[in-house]
Amino acid sequence: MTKPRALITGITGQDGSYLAEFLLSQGYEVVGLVRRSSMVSFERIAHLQDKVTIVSGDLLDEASLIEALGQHRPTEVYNLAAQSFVQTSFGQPVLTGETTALGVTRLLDAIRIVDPAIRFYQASSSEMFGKVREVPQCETTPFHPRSPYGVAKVYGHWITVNYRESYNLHASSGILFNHESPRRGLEFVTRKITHGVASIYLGRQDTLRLGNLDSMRDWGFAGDYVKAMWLMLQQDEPDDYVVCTGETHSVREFCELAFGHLNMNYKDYVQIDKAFFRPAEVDLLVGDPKKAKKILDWHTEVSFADLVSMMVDADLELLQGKLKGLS
Ligand code: NAP
Ligand code: F7E
Repeated sequence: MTKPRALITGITGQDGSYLAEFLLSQGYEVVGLVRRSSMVSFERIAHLQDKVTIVSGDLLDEASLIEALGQHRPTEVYNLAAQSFVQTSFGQPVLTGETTALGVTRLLDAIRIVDPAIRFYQASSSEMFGKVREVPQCETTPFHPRSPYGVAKVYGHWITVNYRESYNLHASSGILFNHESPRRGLEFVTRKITHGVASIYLGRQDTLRLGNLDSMRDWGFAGDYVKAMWLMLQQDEPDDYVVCTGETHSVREFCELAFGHLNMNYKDYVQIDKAFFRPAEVDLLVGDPKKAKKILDWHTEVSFADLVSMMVDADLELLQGKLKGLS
């Protein structure tokens, strides 16, 4: 029997690396679409480099997407590539729209042209709920995005639904709430905190500057969430699913646990810096995972407290390794 073949855009990102590992463990051939840069950014997939095939392409360039699909003929495509940092989307709204919104159309159109039988996953986001209309948020909750990133994701979501309805594509959209890991980018608040905690503990930093400590998020572990992406594409019918833990915690609570893990009090180190506040904020996100649990039989394995400890421990190990390298 021939192996199923998946193409992942954004394979060098947090989710791309976990999804590649997961699909390889399921017997897939994995092809990763990577954009050209003057420095390779393969840190998160360095351990997979002899197991995955890399193809050059960019969500800004439809011809490169058509070429990649035609050359590798995947059975499934996971669109994880995006300008994914909300704060940056306020400073670079047009680039965010080109990549995170129109990039989805380019990829869907490439699929329609090359092979409409390809199953497609779109990485939608809880940021689409923004100024929330109900608590908790589910698949039928209306969208009210609060950032250019959220607006772009709403476009990406609806163009996925539109291609499903117009061209009968097996296209599903996962509305994922925040998911984190030791591979999270350093600019996102969870990793900024755990890296800061490890750095302060080792005496390399005195304070940690943060923005709104009262923001609430539904945080899960990225390794759990990539399984939901795959499960969506194994269903007979394409559909949209909210993927979340159903719990919400504040940034302050994250700080308490992260500093507490190394017996420190966050109040002694955290300073509020207005530079990290946003022009418009999403204050309270918490999802309802009922549909994903029922239809996909999906559930989380890592708790909030274990996620925080895992990330602090990983950053401590990382920084200790770097210090050893210097000595
Ligand atoms: P991430 O770590 O920021 O990774 C983004 C990926 O997109 C990187 O591999 C990046 O490549 C790639 N990329 C950016 N612009 C591109 C372009 N023009 N063409 C091709 N590739 C491009 O994001 P993540 O946390 O893994 O998230 C994965 C997806 O899920 C994103 O779409 C994000 O918006 C969405 N999402 C994430 C969360 C979350 O909590 N993590 C929640 C909901 C939705 P480089 O390495 O070259 O920069
Ligand atoms: O912010 C507050 C900030 O940047 C979380 C992306 O993966 O999840 C992510 O977007 C909260 C916000 O993630 C700092 O104001 C306080 O309320 O970690 P974040 P995000 O904006 O929720 C969604 C679901 C996605 O789809 C996105 O791609 O934390 N906050 N102080 C801070 N945030 C940051 N970054 N830095 C601070 O110093």
